[in-house]
Amino acid sequence: MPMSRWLTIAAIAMAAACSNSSTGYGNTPPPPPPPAPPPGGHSTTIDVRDNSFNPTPDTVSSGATVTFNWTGNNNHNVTFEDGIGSSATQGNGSTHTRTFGTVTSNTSFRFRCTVHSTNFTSGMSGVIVVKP
Ligand SMILES: [Cu+2]
Repeated sequence: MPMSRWLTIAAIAMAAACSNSSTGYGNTPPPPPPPAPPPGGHSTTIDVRDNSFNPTPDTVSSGATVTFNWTGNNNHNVTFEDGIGSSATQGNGSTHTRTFGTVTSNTSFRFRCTVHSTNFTSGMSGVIVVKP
């Protein structure tokens, strides 16, 4: 066959090879890393310290009853952002409980001590994550 036709066939073959490689391996992104486990604890008891809650964040299951235990020397309270199930301001040895209902997706319940925090994201504040 003439040289020009041979070159045309060779060019088509090379183009096909390049096309195949561009859709094959090399363009597939790596799989995303698995999600990190939630930080904090998985406890139905939370210590009320001077001046922090521990653990926080705390993850519990639907229907769980969480007990707060006052272990610090100063008076504190647990005030929930949703206004439900808050405690009195009280001292060492006191306890307070809140029972959470059923949720269909992870739901955060933020709380704080109104004596030692002005908002639900800093100071003496915490969060309970209720999972389905
Ligand atoms: Cu406090």
